[in-house]
Amino acid sequence: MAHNLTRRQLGLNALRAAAALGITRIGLGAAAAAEPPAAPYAPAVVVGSGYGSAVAALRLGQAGVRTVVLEMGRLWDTPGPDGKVFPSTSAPDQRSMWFRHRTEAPLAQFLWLDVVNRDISPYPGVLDRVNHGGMSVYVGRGVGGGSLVNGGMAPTPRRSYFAEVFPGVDAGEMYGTYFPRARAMLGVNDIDPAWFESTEWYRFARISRKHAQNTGLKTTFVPNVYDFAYMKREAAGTATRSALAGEVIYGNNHGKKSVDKTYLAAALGTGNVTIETMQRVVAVRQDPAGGYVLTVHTSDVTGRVTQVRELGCKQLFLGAGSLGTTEILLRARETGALPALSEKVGLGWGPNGNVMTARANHLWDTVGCNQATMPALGIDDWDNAANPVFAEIAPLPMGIEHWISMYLAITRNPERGRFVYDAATDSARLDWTRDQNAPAVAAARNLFDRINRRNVTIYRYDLFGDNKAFADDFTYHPLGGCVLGEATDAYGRVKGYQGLYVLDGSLVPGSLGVNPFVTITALAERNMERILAQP
Ligand code: FAE
Repeated sequence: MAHNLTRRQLGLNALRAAAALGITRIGLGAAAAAEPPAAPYAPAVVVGSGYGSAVAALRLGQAGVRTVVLEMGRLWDTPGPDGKVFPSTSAPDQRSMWFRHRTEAPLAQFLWLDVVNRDISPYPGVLDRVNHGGMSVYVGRGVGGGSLVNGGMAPTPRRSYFAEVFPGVDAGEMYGTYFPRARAMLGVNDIDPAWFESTEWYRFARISRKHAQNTGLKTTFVPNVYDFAYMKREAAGTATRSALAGEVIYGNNHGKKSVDKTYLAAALGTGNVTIETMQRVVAVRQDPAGGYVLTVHTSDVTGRVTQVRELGCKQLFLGAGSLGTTEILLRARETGALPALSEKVGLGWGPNGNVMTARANHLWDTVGCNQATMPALGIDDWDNAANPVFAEIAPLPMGIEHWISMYLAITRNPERGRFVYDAATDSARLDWTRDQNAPAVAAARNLFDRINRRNVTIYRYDLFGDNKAFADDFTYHPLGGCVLGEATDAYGRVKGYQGLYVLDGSLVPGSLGVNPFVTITALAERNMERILAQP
């Protein structure tokens, strides 16, 4: 354990040193900074640096395999002009979003007014919203991927639903070994219930719980990777505020255990792993001599491609997320670079049944001016066979009393989308129409109509644009595209090709019933163990 901590500390030091020097190659010691550009070959290359990639990097590094991680975003460890790494949610700037002229926050309005979004200058910011017509997908960009911008909620799926979603995976092994391993490495922790009951920062959640309980519904605490002990110190005024200062979707300056602080720091600590930033993998082909050759674009902060290079590898681990990984493989299949890829690549995509909604409370049911940004409680009606919903009670920290209860509902929407390769733009287009989210809206409406009826409350129509009570046009949980056991074998080994693996959210067939990163991490742990033993 002491050995591990020291190794992780070494990795963290490497990340800090790299940030201070403003370099794009991060490895152990000063040597990495001074090294010439990467050799055109590495035994293993990992694409992306989110959850799946971070697991791959650590386990490869520990196995002694020299590994290069390529991430299209930047390293988030250098303070900006305001002295902070990430901008505040209330005053977003160029760091907030990936090459935008204006922020695109999930909550577009307040009282129908466009008071939320701000003009910004284009820059490789931390949050991206990838717009695909009927569905927009929020993703994180930078070393750590989605872990930099997410709400940290870390539930483990209900075992029966996991077994239904992944009939080919041994649930006993997952729940006995890999979920506990992932939770421990990610730093999952629970809120102190006594503190939850007493603190003003979770009054908003207690009010929603009261209304759920009035309706005969169950609530449950949701674990998180935000350090709740740190949050208590924020509340006591002894630590710099982050979750209690409105920080979340544009990054947390403190308190959150994003994977750059856990898995990736430990991976760098092995001494075998190097992370390269602002590197976008645009193509992959087979090397006639064995292995793969990647085409990689290096960009500067204006988005200009400053270098196009090729990098060879024996083993290629794709962790670019549901959108990124699927696009890389679909493009490879459709352009003939990897023609033996399965017809299943591109299929089985879903938004995890995500729908957001909000209710207006009575004047006496105040939700409080002070709200922690990390959700800690959910309404668990998943056992309702006719209408399963897991609805997280989301904060809306505006620093004023607004009497709003917000929710992210995860529903069981059977609809699936598919990615289609568009040769004109050389990109993967998501084929998903707005009406495909109707089952998710119907499920959420069923639950919240009951809550509203019982508590004599109404929906808010001013928050999501177009006078709608349900936000059905975006997701935080893109899942699928290279489904486990379909486009890959039962362990993420891509069908048709040796030494090519998928390790991220694209393995999950569109629905999970809870927030996905613990499952993505645990599956990656399981798959990496097998891949290292039987490549
Ligand atoms: P991901 O974390 O998306 O990482 C992919 C990485 O690959 C990114 O860093 C990309 O920049 C990079 N990349 C993509 N394409 C390329 C390329 N061609 N070349 C090089 N690099 C590339 O993948 N989940 C939860 O479980 N709990 C939550 O509370 C939660 N809240 C969320 C809130 C927000 C605002 C968002 C956006 C997401 C949230 N999620 C949450 C979802 C979660 O972050 C997501 O499922 C995982 O991050 C997906 O992990 P992957 O490993 O699939």
